[in-house]
Amino acid sequence: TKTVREVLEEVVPKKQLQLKQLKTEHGQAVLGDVKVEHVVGGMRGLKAMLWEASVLDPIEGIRFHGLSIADCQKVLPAAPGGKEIIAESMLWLLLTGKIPTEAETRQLSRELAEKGELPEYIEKLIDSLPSTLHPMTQLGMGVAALNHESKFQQAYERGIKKSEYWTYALEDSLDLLAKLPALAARIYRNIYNPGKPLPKINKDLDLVGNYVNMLGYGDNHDLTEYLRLYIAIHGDHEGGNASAHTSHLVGSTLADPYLAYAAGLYALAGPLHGLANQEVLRWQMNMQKELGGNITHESIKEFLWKTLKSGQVVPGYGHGVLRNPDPRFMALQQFCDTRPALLQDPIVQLVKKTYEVAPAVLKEHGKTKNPYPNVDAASGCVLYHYGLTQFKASHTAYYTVIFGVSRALGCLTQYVWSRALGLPIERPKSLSMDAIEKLIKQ
Ligand code: FCX
Repeated sequence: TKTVREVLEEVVPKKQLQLKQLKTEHGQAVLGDVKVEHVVGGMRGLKAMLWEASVLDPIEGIRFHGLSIADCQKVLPAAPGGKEIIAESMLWLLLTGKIPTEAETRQLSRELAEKGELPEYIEKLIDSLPSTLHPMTQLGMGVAALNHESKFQQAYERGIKKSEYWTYALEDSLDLLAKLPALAARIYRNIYNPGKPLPKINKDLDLVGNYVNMLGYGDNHDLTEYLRLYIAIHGDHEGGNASAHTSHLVGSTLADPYLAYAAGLYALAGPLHGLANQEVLRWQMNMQKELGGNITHESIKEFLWKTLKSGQVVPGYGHGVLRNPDPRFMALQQFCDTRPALLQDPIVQLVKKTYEVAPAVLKEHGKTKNPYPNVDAASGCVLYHYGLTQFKASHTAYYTVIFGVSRALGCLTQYVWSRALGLPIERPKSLSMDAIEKLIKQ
């Protein structure tokens, strides 16, 4: 049984060589044109970033080191007594490109559990915040303040060699991942169940098992399994999305992993990104209320048109890259299909029925490049079913925090790789409109 460090020690030199060859042999190869529409259009489709752990195909969806979600479900170890992918086996795959054995997965779970308790000053910091402060603001503050512990930063100040950066980056990344559940659960406890005792971390449980336990739902096996799957498949979605790109940019300044990920969290907190699953739930509940007992495909269709005609987007549909139903949406739907209680839940049923109607309506509407559901179309309704109902008022909206626990898997993986590959500080060239016009005339 190897540790994740030992596997990385083997993989890093190979990837360093691959990059060296790419630079020397193909440094001038062209990957695409930069058009004005890229510069003024949010860089959509511009191939301009290196990101190792996953690549998003518009049709097939996400692949983690070449593996689809269905592949991962077959090969990645689950928790004892569980069936779903867990954060540790996904993290191992993202970091190393290899599939961990059961024993390696357990060993990583134990290491994270042993590092999982929060330092006292973080507990005090979080407890001192008003319960009306947005949970994502609190999460970002806690993550940033944990950089008091940063081994990377301490080593940098001592003056280590560039080739050693990644080893300290890895230690910080594992420390931070280990502490995220206790931090996220403390925020939940303080806002929704003030005064309720928080359980200690169980050294025999996986990361998400402990998270669910600290949230207060440890006896709900189905919710635990759902969150294992949820957190594994939200972990990485290539590099250009706002949270991943932000943490990558901040990390490129050699700010430590805590600061880099805190920055990424604040990008995740925006309504066009990580907040969309709450929007979906709110919209589907409004639909349910308005349509009452008589929900048919026809009445859903009318509701969809009403949303579109009022100038709003249909939440949970469309995507910047995807042009097919999101395989993460499909995986969450499959989870529902195997559980009768979920199949009977009115909101889960409504999400399914909406999916049967919405793509045709969005095609007819003709605006969105992708009329299919993204992951957010399905994720919130299952949380709601299991009792995690805190999504309504903005200051009590918790769902994005769960996303924030998950996305650390991908962002921190890339942080380690960016340091291992010695990637430089990001510094794209910007242009004013006058400068663009001048260039076009030349
Ligand atoms: N309903 C109605 N109109 C939509 C739409 C939808 N679901 N999705 C896109 N459109 C519209 C756009 O608003 C745009 O209109 P405009 O020309 O008047 O500005 C036009 O279609 C073309 O947009 P498109 O290129 O297809 O999409 P973008 O890459 O610009 O935007 C998002 C992608 C995801 C932001 C967009 O589809 C959207 O707003 N969807 C609803 C919100 C959502 O589900 N977000 C979650 C995304 C994701 F999963 C995540 O990051 O977490």
